[in-house]
Amino acid sequence: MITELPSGSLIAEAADMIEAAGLTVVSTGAGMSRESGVRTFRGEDGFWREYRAEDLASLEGIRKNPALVWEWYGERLKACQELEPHAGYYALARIQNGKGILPLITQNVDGLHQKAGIKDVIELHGSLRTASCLDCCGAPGVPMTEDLFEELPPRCSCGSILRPDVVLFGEQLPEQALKRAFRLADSCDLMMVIGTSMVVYPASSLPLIVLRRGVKVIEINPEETSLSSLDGTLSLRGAAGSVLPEIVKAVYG
Ligand code: BV8
Ligand code: ZN
Repeated sequence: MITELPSGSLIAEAADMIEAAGLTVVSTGAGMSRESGVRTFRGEDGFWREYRAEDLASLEGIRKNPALVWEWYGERLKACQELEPHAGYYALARIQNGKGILPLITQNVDGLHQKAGIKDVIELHGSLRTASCLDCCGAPGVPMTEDLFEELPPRCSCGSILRPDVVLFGEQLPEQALKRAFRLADSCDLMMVIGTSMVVYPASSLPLIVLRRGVKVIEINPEETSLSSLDGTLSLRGAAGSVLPEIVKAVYG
C-alpha cells in the first residue's frame, strides 16, 4: 500500500480546485474503506477464501450456495459494525460542512460514510442494513442483525431464502439513486473520485460523463486506473486516509 503523499503542489492544486468549484460531487469505491479495515474487491485482498467477490455477490451465487454467501455477508457485516471511519471520512465531512453541500455517491455498502457524519450519501449498490425475500413474496426488508445469522441461510416467513439488500451483479441499480447520480455527473463543477478501480459499471461511467463535459475530476488512489491519464483528471497517487486530510489542511488551514 502506498503511504507516501503526492507532492505538495498536487495537493495545493486539488485544494484550489475544490475552493473554486461550485457544486462538488464525491464518488467513492471500496478503496475508501480500506484504511478502516474493510477489504477491497480486487487487488491483493480481492478474494474471500478462494472465492472471487463477483461470484459471491450474485443471484446465481446465492441460489447455488446460500449458506456460503451468507457466511461472507455475515463476516462483512460484523466487520462493518465493528470498524470505525478513518481520517479521510472526517476530512470529507469537513469539506461538506465548509462548502455547505457535497453530495456523495458511493458503491460501498458498509455505511462508514454515514458513521463519520457525512450527509447526503447516495448508495448506488444498496447497503447491509436490511435483507429481503429472494422469491419476492413481497415481505418488507428485515433488519440485518446478529440473530439473522443464527441459522444460515436466513429464511423469510414464507420459507424462501433471504438476500441482503445490496445490488448483486446482473441486477439493476436503485432507480432514484442512479438517476440522481447521473444528474449530478451532468451538473457538477468538479467530481472527486476516491478508491475505485473503475471496473464496475454503471458507477464507472460517472466520472467519464464529467470529463466529457470538460469538467475536471480529482482522483485519489494509490494505484493507476483507466481514469488516471485521461485529460481533465488530476490524479493523486496516495491513500484516501492520508491524502484527504492534507487537502483539508490546504483548504481550511
Ligand atoms: C447493472 C454490492 C444493468 C454487493 C457490487 C462486461 C463489461 C462491462 C460491464 C459488465 C460486463 N458484464 C456485466 C457487466 C455489468 C456489471 C459489471 O460492471 N461487472 C464488472 C465486474 C465488469 N455491473 C452490474 O451487474 C451492475 N448492474 O449493470 O445492471 C444490467 C442488468 C442486467 C444485465 C446486465 C446489466 C451491478 C453492479 C453492482 C454489483 N454490486 N457490490 C456487495 O458489495 O457485496 S459491486 C462491488 O464492486 C462493490 O460495490 C465495489 O464497490 C464495486 C466496485 O469495485 P471498487 O469499489 O472499485 O473496488 P475495487 O476493489 O475494484 O477497487 C478498489 C480500488 O481502491 C483500487 O483501485 C485500489 O487501488 C484502491 N485503493 C486501495 N486502497 C486504497 C485505495 N484507494 C484509496 N485509498 C486507499 N487506501
Ligand atoms: Zn418471502
